[in-house]
Amino acid sequence: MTAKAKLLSDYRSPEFTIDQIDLTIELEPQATRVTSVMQVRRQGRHNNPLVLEGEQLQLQSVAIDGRMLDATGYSQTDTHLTIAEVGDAFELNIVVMINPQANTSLEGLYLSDGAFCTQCEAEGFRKITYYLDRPDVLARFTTTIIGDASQFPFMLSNGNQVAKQQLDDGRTAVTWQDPFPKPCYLFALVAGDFDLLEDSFQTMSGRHVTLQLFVDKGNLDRADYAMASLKNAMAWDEQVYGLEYDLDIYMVVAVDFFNMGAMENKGLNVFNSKYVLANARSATDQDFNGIESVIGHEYFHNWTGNRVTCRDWFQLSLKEGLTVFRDQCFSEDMTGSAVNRIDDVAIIRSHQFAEDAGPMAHPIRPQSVIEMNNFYTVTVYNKGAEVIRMMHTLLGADGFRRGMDLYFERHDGQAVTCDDFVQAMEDANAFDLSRFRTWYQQAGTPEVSVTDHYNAETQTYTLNFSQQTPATADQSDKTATHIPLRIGLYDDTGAAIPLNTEAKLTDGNVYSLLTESASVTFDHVKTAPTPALLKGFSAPIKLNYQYSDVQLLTLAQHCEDGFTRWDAIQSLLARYIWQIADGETSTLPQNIIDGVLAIASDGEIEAALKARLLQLPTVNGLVNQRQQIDIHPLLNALDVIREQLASALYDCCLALYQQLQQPDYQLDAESIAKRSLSASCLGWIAAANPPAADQLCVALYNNSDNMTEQLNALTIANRFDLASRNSLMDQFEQRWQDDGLVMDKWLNLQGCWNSEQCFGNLAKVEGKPFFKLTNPNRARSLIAGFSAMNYRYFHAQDGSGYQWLAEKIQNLNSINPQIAARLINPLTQWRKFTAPQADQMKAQLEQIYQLSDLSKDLQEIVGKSLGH
Ligand code: B3K
Ligand code: ZN
Repeated sequence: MTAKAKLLSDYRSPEFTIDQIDLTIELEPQATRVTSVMQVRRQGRHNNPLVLEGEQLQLQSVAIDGRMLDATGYSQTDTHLTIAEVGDAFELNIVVMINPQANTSLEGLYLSDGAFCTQCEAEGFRKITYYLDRPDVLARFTTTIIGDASQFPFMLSNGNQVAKQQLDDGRTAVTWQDPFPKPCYLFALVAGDFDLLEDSFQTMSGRHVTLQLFVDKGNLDRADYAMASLKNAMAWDEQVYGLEYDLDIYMVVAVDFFNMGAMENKGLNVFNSKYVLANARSATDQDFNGIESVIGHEYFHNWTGNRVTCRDWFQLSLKEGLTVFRDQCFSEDMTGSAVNRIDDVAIIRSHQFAEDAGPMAHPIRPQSVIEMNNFYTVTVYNKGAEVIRMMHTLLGADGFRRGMDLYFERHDGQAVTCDDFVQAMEDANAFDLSRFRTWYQQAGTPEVSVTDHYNAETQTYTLNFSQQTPATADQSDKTATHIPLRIGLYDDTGAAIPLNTEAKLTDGNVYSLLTESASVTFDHVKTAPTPALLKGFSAPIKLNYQYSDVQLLTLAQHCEDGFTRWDAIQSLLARYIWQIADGETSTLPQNIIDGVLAIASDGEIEAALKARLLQLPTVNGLVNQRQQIDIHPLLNALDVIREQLASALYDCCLALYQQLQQPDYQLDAESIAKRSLSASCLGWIAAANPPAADQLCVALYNNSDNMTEQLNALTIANRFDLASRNSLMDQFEQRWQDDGLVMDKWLNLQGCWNSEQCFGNLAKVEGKPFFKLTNPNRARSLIAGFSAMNYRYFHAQDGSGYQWLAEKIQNLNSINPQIAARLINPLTQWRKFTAPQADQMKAQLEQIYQLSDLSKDLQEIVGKSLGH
């Protein structure tokens, strides 16, 4: 059956609402009974029947105001229960049976390693019982969980525990009450045996909040960082936004089977254990960062998402874009480093630009959706965060805070739209955001082209801007949008030139480009300057300006903005990578090599930034710069540049590497930065001199006591296929084979092994006892490691890489449609590639599209990619 799209323009307010729901859930792995008692009210004047959503439920009984309905009183389909005759206000009682053990989709109620847990966002509650499963129906929930307390010592749900009793049959009943009305996507239940880390937080008004972190038995020594991050996040939200936590208890449960990072259920977050569990031995610096940001993210949702929620799922960016922006700012404040911004931009350029240019292009507020789970995208999340950041840039920190205050004053307790948010920002600041709203309506990456003119006589400098957004798969007509450009001008020595202009610049020299074209003239400019036009990546756009190599080197070496420095080097290197790929040249000019070397040896540049400045452009980032790609010449060109730079950087990197060794492991910003630069140096050493790097990798792996350095050694041995690669991989496997989370790192390396043996090796790895396709972390580590990072073999000339991925997708289609839909992404980009790759990729998609049990998730994505 072909699934139908829902449209934003078809939104209607609900015909009924539910004020209160009392749930009783009797846990049994294969036969859980769910009894719900709901207080339902008709909304508005109409005589329509009550239509509830429900999937994979076995209906036992329906009663209204205590009166059982017989089968003539209602009708059922695979997806709905319709009750024809209902009054204006009534009590509805429904009993259903469900089978959590058979639920491998990890949506609804399922089992994760023997523990019951739920995932309801976006539309999973309908797999638990019949309900009005939409975010604009807000009810008070009371939940009673009944189960065997010896098996499930912890039975948790949202809000506060209000009762616990032993039943006559030996089972235990625990009742939870959540005082805040909420949409059902925020419902959660967890039952299992865990170790518990407990702490508390005193809020700014003096209330004590109990903090509880539940982890798998034996993992308490990995829970401290998550707890510390939670307390930091609570304090940060009070300081920056004046927002205080609102319940007496905040619980976080870490589970091993989870589709995404985590879920912000009211008072009871459920987390992928990857974003909770960490200690120095088992987790990398990057893992610790991920924990801080995801713990922060879910906590921040308590206000941006839970207290004020979305009217409908098209408004997802209302809570996600805003909350990603908040977690990015939190991480920036915690690490106090400019490089967070560079890493955030790299995600936009490598992944979001690809989405904008591909078959699934959609605005941050989509207009048409078949499967909502397909829209938890880098566009809704990360571009959504960029859109919020632009408002912050335009209004300033104080203006943005005024807007947030007004937003909560107006909408606390409501389900609202993205327009409501922008309106609050606009009203609180009397700032015209009418053109800015285009960002919510239009997909695609705007391109701003800039030309300039310097007049030596009048000492004036003019910048001419024009903007254009290319057509996307979902929309052909585009209009001009509001683009904030943070500008700087520099003289030949790299010194900043003060900006004098009659044009209106907002705080921090931000120019608002509002029309298709516009010009700005600066006075008192004594020499022809080098412009920086998108400082801090002030807008998620592509900027075209014909920089000379020398101008880019000036910015790379002298600009005060870390992003601009990084961007300048990336542009320079990309320029020559393309020239080599196109056969126009074979080498990097000496002045660029010297420039990069000057950066590597500059003692003034802080280590974290230097590590970024020494990065090569990513393959994805490069692929997004052109319409169509012949992938193998591009990969070869990258290798040429890498080798050339490596031999120039070798001595410097070797010296730096030695200087950077630290006697003890510390988890502070400076030590992290040093480890990151030291890894970058080791990479350059390996590219120049594999035997030398091999020795260093073995020494690092053996002498180090922390996962960051050990994994750096392993990553480089694997990336450059060094002599010790296999033995190091074996050692790692021996040491960690019983630890799934750690083995994810190994699986990922196996996936991206740049070796002719990689296919035979993949088959071996799939047979390992710790590899399970049913576990999303395991599946993702190996499959995405190969298909999103192992370019040479994923794009193997005979198409075997595509075939391998297609086989995994076919298996995952029936196990876990959400994960299948995410992992298929590299194949859906087939139009980007030249023949024969494009045809081979397309052929695999066509086969998948023929599957008789193809999920809605894949139907939407594969269908769009094939143009159906
Ligand atoms: N809100 C959840 C995501 C739910 C995804 C459903 N497929 C996590 C987050 O963004 O915080
Ligand atoms: Zn979120």
